[in-house]
Amino acid sequence: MIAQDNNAVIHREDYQPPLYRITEVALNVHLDPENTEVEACLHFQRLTAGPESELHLDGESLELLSILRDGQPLAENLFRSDATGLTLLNPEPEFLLETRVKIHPAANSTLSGLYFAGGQFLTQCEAEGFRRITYYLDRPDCLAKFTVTLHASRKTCPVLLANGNCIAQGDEDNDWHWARWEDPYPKPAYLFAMVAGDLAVQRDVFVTQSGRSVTLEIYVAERDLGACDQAMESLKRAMRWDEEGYGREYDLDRYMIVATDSFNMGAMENKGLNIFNSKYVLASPETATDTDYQGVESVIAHEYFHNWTGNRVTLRDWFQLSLKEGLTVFRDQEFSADMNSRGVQRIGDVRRLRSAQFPEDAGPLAHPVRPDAYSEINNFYTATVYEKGAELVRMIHTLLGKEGFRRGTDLYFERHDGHAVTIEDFVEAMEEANHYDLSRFRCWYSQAGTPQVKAEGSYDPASRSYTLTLQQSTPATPGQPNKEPVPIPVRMALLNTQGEKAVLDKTGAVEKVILLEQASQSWTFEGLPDPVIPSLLRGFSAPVRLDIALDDQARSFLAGVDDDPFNRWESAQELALKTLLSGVKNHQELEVLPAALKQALSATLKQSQMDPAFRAELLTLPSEDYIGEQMPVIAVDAIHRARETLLDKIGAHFHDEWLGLYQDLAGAYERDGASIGRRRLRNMALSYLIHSDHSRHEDMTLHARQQYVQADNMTDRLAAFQLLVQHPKHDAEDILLDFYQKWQDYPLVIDKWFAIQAMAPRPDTLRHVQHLLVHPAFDWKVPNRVRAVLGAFSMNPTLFHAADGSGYAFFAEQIRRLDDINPQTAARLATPLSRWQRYDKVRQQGMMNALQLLAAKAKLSRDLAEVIQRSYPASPGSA
Ligand code: B3K
Ligand code: ZN
Repeated sequence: MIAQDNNAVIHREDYQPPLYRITEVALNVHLDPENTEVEACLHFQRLTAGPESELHLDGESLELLSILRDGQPLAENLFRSDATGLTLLNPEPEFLLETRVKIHPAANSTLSGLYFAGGQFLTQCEAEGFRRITYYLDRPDCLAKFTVTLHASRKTCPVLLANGNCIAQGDEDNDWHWARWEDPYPKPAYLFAMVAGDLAVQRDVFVTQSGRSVTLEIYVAERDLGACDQAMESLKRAMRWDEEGYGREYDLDRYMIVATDSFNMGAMENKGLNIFNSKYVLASPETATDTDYQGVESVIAHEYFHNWTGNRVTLRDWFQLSLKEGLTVFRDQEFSADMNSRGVQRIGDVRRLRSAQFPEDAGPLAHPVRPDAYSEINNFYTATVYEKGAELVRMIHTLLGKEGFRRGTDLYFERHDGHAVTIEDFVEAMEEANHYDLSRFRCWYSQAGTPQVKAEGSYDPASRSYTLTLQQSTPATPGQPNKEPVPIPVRMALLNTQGEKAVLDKTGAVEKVILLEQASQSWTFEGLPDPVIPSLLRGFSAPVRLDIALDDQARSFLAGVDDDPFNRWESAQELALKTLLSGVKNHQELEVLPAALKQALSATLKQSQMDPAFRAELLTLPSEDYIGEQMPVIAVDAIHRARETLLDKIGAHFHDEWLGLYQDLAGAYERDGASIGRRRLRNMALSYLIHSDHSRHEDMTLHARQQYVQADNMTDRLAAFQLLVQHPKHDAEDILLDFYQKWQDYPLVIDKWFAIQAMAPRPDTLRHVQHLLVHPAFDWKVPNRVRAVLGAFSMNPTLFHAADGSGYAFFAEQIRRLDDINPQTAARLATPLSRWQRYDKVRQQGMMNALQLLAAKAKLSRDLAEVIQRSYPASPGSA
């Protein structure tokens, strides 16, 4: 049952500035896996007058050993301690507080605070982990200078790291040693980090634009030293990019990255000492796919960019989370677009937005980019705060232009460096630097839900003009029944029958950004000699659902000629989507491939000059999830069947083309963009070849078997492995065994082995997944492994959503178990259950039963309690 106090809701409107500031922090940490002692010396200064006569310091799971004020033991009637921290009664305006606490890193399976995993001591303090290390004002607007002295056994922990610069080190008795680190930049506690362990290091140097040398260090296990090049090269590229694009230079002499297998998220931007999930550091051709390489590049860049957007300029409170996350995601997306193909990058970004954020925004967990209330802040590291937040920054960029945006960020950094600020401060800097009014734009930050834009256009031959009407509306979301119109920048062009862009106005522009501000608005474009077809929302210029009635012919035309890569892809997707949706309704419809779709695919298959990665995007069918999103009730099984059938049809119809591509695109492994695209397209050809089996009675899996055996890189090997393991009829036991034996010492590769099995659309998958949970390599304490099985299973449309409820029941049992070990990960994994309204009555019942089972759990964490409560407000436990 959900305990009342555990469930307390924090409101944005209740923000109060801190009573005291902490000017300096000195920590002395004696690291022992079972019992670590933390001595903290904090210098407090009162900031605001006022009547308050108590000062509350946050603290969680701490055992208080001693407490001194200004060097004297603090009398028992001058403080109080409970499960939430320590309260000082009648504190002086200025004082020094010294506390000594005991904590237990090895027993800390939450991976928040200080924990001991894989033989290393690590910390994770965002959002509120520092309070699990010592008593503190654990809030982002409390910035202090930290000095940290680590003590540990020299044998087990030869490396001792913390934020900033190492200023002294030495030996101690019993073969221990110590190191003292000082961070010259005042920072909030969430950016604190320390690491101790037996780590090898790869070093490099970066010379900044002003000529300072920065030592770059990546700390990994000895045997992974050969797999750090992608991370190191990406880091250097990111550092240069931030100098060139934003004028931002790195500010310390050292930049350290530590990789661990035990991490709740992707990575963490601690000042000068990033801690990373090894998934986003390690990459070698034999163990990492091209997608993994790109993941390393973007996460390394993301965490580096936080040094300015997040660390130098930080958050006033957690409601402002998107101030750093939305802006930093936008920056990392742009970085990746500059390093790779811009069009393909944008397609990937939008695909992620649509598959994660749109459903979130349409369900019970919907919240504004700047939320108004939370009970557990860790539940708000969401696709809305990150991905939709990035789209809002992108729209500001679109409205102000590249130079205007840069003027805005320059002012933002100049004004707020060293401060804890709000989203409002960012928007104001953008406005003031450009004399541009963003008053109405602010609604995007406070209003949840995905706006729907309906477009209608008509060409009038008599006046040689085209009139476009756009209408917007946003569906209600929890707590927000009525919605305002938001300003929506719509980048557009009009294409004539030759596929050329028509001139839109007197300046001769052929592409424009029009701003839809009202519920409905019209635009007329004149001087058009011929009929035109609109290309709207080019580059996906706003995070909305666009509804435009274009016939198949127009879509097929745009899929062939639109010079905006995103829209060209979108037209191809829409064609396929339409076929799929009619196939879901009536399977007979898929007997023959519709002409427009066939023509679009055939045209793409012939474009041998086109970037192969983009070509592969054009040939990819919408995912089952995306198809489901377009339906009032998600017809799980019919969607799966329709999509498989369409894949079979396309495979069979173009069998010779797929075979040709498969043969022509073979080549030695290289890491450049062209080779990556080539592998992507070739593996797609292989997948279609296997789908062509059904009609040809030839066993195309032989190609996959051969590729699996002969591949000299993980991209090709894994693609073949996945096709074989997930094939509904193929027996791949031997391949499963072989793969496991080859890679059992590589946790990141074994995660793939688990995930591919858990995602297989095979009737025996649930039973199989139950076995995976008792496999010797399964570990409840390692989030990557848990996600590889349970996270992957929850993304298996037909098995997770099995009509008999078996998938839900199994899943809820496991989440229940995980909640006692790692509540943050449990809560995050549970979110697919929130989508119950989207399914038929029988499945709804199954999902609600699962939520009820969770709600009834004893010792339910605040994390999971909040997700259940919001997903299913009527659940018995959440009253
Ligand atoms: N800021 C971290 C996320 C912390 C999540 C805390 N539950 C990673 C990032 O966005 O860069
Ligand atoms: Zn981030």
